[in-house]
Amino acid sequence: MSLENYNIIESTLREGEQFVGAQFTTEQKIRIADALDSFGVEYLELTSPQASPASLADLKTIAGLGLRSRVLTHIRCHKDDAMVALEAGVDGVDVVIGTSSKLRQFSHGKTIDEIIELAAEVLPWIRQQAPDIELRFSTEDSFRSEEAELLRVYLAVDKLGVVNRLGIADTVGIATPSQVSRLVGTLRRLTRADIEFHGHNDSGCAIANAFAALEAGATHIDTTVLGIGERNGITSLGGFVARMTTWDRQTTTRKYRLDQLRDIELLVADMVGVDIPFNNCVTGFSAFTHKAGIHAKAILNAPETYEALDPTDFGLTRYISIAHRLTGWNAVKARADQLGLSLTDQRIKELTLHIKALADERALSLDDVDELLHHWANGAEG
Ligand code: HCA
Ligand code: CU
Repeated sequence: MSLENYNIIESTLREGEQFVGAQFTTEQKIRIADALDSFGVEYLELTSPQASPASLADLKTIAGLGLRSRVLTHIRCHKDDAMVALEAGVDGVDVVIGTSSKLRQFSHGKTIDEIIELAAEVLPWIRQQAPDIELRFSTEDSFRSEEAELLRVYLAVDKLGVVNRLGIADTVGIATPSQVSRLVGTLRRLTRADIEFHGHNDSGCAIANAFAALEAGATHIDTTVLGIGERNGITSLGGFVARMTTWDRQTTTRKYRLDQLRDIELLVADMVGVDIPFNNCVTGFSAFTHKAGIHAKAILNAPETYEALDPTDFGLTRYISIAHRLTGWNAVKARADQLGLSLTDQRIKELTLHIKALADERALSLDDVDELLHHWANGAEG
């Protein structure tokens, strides 16, 4: 069920602001919020209003824009934080507290019993202040927390009957898909709340872990544009929607304006001073470029042979690279057709051999090949 009804909690304006290159102005935050709203994400998560005076002002501004995306903020398990967040007019608050032994020792210094007591004091209080708000409770560093202790916390919180969602966080990016699946499955069986997954990408599993969470029954996935966040970030919005599109194209293309993805990535990349990585899902510069002749032949006949995603779903086009030694005559013929040149199959095959021999000697460009095509179409050879 979740695999169709999942929600994206887009955290570029919270986790993404924790990326080393991010320093968003109010105007930039509004542009990001507008773009993500238009893309169709269900939620935007913003930095805690306690972070700085501008963070509070910007939260109020964005909560007041009247977007379709619901506006959340991210706070510590404190009444003071919650009070300020509620006054800002948000649709929901994401409460977090660390449960790993490291966080308990080096961060807030609380025992598991004290965490449970604090949650039992703060969460019902928030619910009382704001009966209609979406309230989430999450543990930080869930996967390096002792499982029995972690479950004790979640069960106690669920029993309070005041939270809509329980969150799990792979704070240092070490969880595997099967670990995520197990923990989400356990929470699904033992609690009534929706389940959110927030996964860092330190060891490259963030997208796979988000998908594993959904398969096991999670309902909400945290993403950021290009995956920006602390260190090397979290599940990227683009990678996640790519994963979901290969799984269920109809649902994903219905839920989100996938053709806006590239512009959103360019917008944020520019603001934080990075390029779109060459091997980025969907928008990396070679994501829909086909090279080997044997691939090109099949692609020309039926693109899905070598494409899990259709570039046109994302407003993009495929490209067949032909100026190299791995080229094939079908691709060269397709280029001749594109250029409106008429050459027999036999001539195209001979020209292809010529291109391969030339490419063995030096790097060729598409212009070189186009020139050869024109030359050969006019009757010359070589
Ligand atoms: C943080 C930590 C966090 C919280 C995630 C969550 C993490 O920067 O506050 O609230 O779900 O990765 O644990 O981003
Ligand atoms: Cu995080």
